[in-house]
Amino acid sequence: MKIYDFTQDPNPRRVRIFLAEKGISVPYVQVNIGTAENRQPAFLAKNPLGTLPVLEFDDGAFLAESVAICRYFEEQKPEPNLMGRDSRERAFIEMWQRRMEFEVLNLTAQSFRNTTEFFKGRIPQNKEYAEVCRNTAIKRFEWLDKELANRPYIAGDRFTIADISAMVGVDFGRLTNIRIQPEQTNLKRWHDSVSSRPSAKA
Ligand SMILES: N[C@@H](CCC(=O)N[C@@H](CS)C(=O)NCC(=O)O)C(=O)O
Repeated sequence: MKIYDFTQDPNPRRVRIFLAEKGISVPYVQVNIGTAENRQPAFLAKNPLGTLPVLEFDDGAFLAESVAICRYFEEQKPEPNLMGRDSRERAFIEMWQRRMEFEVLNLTAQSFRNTTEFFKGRIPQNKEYAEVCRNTAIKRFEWLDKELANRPYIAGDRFTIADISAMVGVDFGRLTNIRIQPEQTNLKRWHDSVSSRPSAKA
């Protein structure tokens, strides 16, 4: 079993943090997005969408999508639990995880992807769309600051996969100057707390 990874990018980081929290060690193989190695036939044969991360099983099956990979390991090693212990908790954590993925990480990622020289000529880019995503992400930070006024973590009173997606999304915002504002003290307190976990460096 191995994981195709690229250390500079946010989605592979989600899986590395998740596995670090679980204490699971899987060999990582670097695929360089910078040189478009992920768009070469050898990698497209593993994942035709060309995205990372991808988990390769020993029988030759390839599992893409960060949350699907996390789900597999959660069921293999349920503790420490990061995705919920009963139906109700699983549903609420999933709600928050999806919100953090679509309303934070996807917005900060699209703000970058649609403006950066890095992807110029490689993917279609639209500066107006980047601006919409950037402005929406700024609003989502305001929303999250209010949400975090009455609880320590994104999905409740303990650290979950929703915190991983949110932290990775917030951190990626820095690349297009989407930042936690000084008055967003709840968001800052949460970010300091999750960033101080050893897994954040994974
Ligand atoms: N929904 C996918 C998104 C994967 C994704 O977009 N990965 C980015 C890195 S963060 C990628 O591989 N980008 C390279 C490209 O689009 O060429 C997931 O959750 O794993």
